[in-house]
Amino acid sequence: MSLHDLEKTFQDKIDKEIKIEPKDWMPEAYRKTNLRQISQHAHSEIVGMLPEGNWITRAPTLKRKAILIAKVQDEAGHGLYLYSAAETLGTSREQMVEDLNSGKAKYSSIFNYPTLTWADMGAVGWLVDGAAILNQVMLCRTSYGPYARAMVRICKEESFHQRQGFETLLVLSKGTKEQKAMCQDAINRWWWPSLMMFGPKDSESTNSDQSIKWKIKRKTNDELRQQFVDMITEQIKLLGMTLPDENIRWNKERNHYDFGEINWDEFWNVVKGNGPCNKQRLEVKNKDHQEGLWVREAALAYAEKKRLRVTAKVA
Ligand code: BYC
Repeated sequence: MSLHDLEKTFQDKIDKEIKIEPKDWMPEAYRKTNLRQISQHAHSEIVGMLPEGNWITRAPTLKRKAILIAKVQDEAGHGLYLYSAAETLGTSREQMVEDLNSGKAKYSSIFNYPTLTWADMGAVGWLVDGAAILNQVMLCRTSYGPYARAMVRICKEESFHQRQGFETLLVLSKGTKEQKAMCQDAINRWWWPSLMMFGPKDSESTNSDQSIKWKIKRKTNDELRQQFVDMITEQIKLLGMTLPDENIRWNKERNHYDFGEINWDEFWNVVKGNGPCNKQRLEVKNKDHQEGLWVREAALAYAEKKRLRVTAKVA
């Protein structure tokens, strides 16, 4: 088959909603785009453990601590499913981790902001997981089979994460004057960075057009961002809090909420490695990787011992 025919058959499959599987023929650019997005996504889950892990030792009650540990552990699991999905595209987990630790690979801008108070655990759950889930529900129908299947499982856990974040803020919003202020402050600090999670506006998004044609993405960055604004502007009424944007108002013609302009200089600055915590996140990841070396070596030695025992038995 000529390259042209292969490409046509591939696009026909996508148009008919048939999943692309690891051993199927695919254009090199499709493989690369998926690898880029899935590995960035995996890194986000893993780096995303750090801002929340920061509060495990300081959670206000035993129950809150148990919930937070479980949530952070879930994020580790998500990272692992996603690294496995990315490996089906012909790279190794070692390579992906090396790219993360060297600063070559990207991860979501959101995890370069600090978690300053307990209310941030609520805001991260409600806003950050809330933004992630809108994106991820769409990705359950992405065209690459291993990515889509990983997302189905991840989404089930993320929807619980979002509810626990909202409940954490709900309790604070009904608390003392100080707790209410802490809740509002966390919302104020996490709102704009959460909007940035959806990526640059469509006119600046270099990958969107092709990714939509290949059904890797089903909605554009701006469509998902608008869906998020509409959802949160309604939910915040239950908290009795406000969003830090005086331009939010219902637009009857569009049937959506209008909202203010995102600070795109801040966004690109964080993406390029100059956000409040970029340096700190990479330092911690590199230190952890170094300190975990003996665990990886022990696991490999154990696997080798087991393999030799099986080989000896067979012989
Ligand atoms: N941060 O052409 P565009 C979680 C980059 S974690 C950094 O629109 P695309 C959780 C983009 O990579 C879940 N970089 O790109 C965990 C591209 O650069 P390259 C996180 C960003 O790929 C713990 C360039 O900008 N979710 O749930 O079509 C606790 C141009 O952008 C960002 C995911 O990772 C950003 N925000 O669309 C709590 C979802 N935005 O690669 C919660 C998976 C854009 O060409 N990823 N860039 O050098 C995606 O869906 C897509 O990659 C994006 C961007 C929507 C993010």
